[in-house]
Amino acid sequence: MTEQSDAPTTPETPEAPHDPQATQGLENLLTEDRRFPPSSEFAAQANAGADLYAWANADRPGFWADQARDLLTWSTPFTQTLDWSDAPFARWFADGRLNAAYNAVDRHVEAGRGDRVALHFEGEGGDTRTLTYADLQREVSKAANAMAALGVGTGDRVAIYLPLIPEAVVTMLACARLGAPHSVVFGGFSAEALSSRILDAEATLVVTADGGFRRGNPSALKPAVDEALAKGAPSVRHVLVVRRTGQPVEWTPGRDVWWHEAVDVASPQHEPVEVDAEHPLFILYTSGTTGKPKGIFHTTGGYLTQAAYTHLNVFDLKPETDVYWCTADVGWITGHTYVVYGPLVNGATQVIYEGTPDTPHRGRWWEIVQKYGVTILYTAPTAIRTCMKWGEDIPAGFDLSSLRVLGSVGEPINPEAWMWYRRVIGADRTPIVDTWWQTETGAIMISPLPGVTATKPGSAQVALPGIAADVVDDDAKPVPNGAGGYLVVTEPWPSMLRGIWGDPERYRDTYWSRFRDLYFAGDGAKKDADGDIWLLGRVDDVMNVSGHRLSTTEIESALVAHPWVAEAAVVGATDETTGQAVVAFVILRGDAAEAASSDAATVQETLRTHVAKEIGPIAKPRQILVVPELPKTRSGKIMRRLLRDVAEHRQVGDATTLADSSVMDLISAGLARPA
Ligand code: 6R9
Repeated sequence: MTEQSDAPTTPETPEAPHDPQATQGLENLLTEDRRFPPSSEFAAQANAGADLYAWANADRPGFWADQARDLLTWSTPFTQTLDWSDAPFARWFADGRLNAAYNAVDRHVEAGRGDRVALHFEGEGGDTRTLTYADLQREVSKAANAMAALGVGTGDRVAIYLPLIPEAVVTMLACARLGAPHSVVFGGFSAEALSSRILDAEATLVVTADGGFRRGNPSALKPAVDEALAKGAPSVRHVLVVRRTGQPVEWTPGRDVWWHEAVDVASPQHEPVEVDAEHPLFILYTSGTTGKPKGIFHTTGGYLTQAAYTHLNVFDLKPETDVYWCTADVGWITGHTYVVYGPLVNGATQVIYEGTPDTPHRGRWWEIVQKYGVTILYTAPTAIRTCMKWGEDIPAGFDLSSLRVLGSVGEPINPEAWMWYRRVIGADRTPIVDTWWQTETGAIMISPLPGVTATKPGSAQVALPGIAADVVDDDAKPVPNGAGGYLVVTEPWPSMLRGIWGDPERYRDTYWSRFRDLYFAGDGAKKDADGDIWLLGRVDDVMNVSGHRLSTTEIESALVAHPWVAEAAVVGATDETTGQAVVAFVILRGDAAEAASSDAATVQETLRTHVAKEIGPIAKPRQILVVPELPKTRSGKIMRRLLRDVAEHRQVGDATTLADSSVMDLISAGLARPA
């Protein structure tokens, strides 16, 4: 299946559900009345206080200009802040010049902080490497020299297809040093996905590895590069290959070059290339929820400003003392902004871990937190729910007392998981920041501030100082408190996407045509009585059952609140009578699964009744299917369109962006068995 083939079922701009103010089925999220204000000790030491909102509100562009000057080092200072005259194409700090790698690495060394650890790398097999900022400067400079020797110049695109090893960070920064935009392709993606991304960006160099370690075994990467290039990639001149696993690789002489032969011998001196603030820093393709992948591109000055600002204030980073860990892979935007650019520009010390949370045992993450004394942890709800499924005695076996801020990203976090995260991982003490943002927004947009906001389990709450977001109805009018609609951003922001690579029209159509002058995020949202924002999932995940608007998130949240259910995914399947019908896929908790497996009918009926009780009879799933796994992208998002294919008895569409592509076979096989 090609990525194009499933386009008709997944429209680019999803058809908006009518009546966005219908509140049917959304009430139970909004009856959440638990509040967790920051402790006075935390508030007293926090980087951001309530005054930050006032400062930003007084003069939004001026506020961002101050942030850009305070947080970055400019080789040529800017005099212009925002140019919005060619909206929706923004230019921020356009006459300023800088280099991203210099800001992330060199300036810390020049300021005498070269000995500070930048990366604590933990390999899946237990091998470790520690890189200080001085080490990073050497490695990045060598890589930049080696890449330049392979013909990479300023403006050329470089595709990166690596496991989460230090070379991935080094390569991204080496690209930034040369002013060569990188396009990171997640290592779990197929040769086909890689090929389409290389072609679209016309990359001249591909950086890869023989393989990486996953679940205790070497998992090859180089063959996918060979396969992708065999499909034809006229722009690619060289493939630079890191030796990670030692597994045998096919070799194309003249094209393929070993990292250790090219980089290790290169000079550690390299002058960073000064670029314009609006010079493209990277392209990142969004996961395949649409036809042709969208190459979202970001530029340098505005992106780095908001990356650094959000990282400093949302996580309350203290670069001298914190040990920060974001569990994301660099193959998605969270890894770009909150593993590479945000933390390094801020001079943080961080952990990166190559493997899966359950290798070699289910306490691996907590062992890492204990070992490095991690103070700030940033992860995804899907991971939290997985840990819930494994049981709280596992984290209880480790010392997690170093933790002081917990973050969540990637999808709405159900109150159940939020409470578990706070109680079990955060000892009922740490603030939780639920951060809403997108590949397109480049950095966090909506989130509590940990020293200011009284948090509410399940809500991302408020736009950050400097950001203007709202929830509007079909006519682009802000909805009153208590009502739902579409999330929009109403003012340009520094780290906004500058477009879709090579396709300005698609950029306009996708984000700026639904509501003129407002950025359409594609998410449904609701304001509660206090005006706080609750994300309700993608608009295309909103179902319409007999004219009632139901959120997938809402029903999933109800299912997961039942003691038998570990994880749930809900889709709207076409239904003759009701338009759409609710179909739920659930993973049962270990103990419940055993007891219930003998009686599928009881499971179905119990859970259907439970949803009806929690939300209302209209939300009662037509069908509940017990499955062993759910199809997820590497960023943890459930690929509901694949489940919709199953629910509607279609052949399953393109699954190339799944973290584990065998999951759909497992589900189909499980469903084929008689209950
Ligand atoms: C950073 C990232 C973006 C989509 C976004 C929304 C969902 C992300 C969320 C959230 C509710 C949160 N999303 N964070 N929904 N609460 N805290 O995930 O980027 O991969 O581009 O996905 O993810 O639906 O529109 P990306």
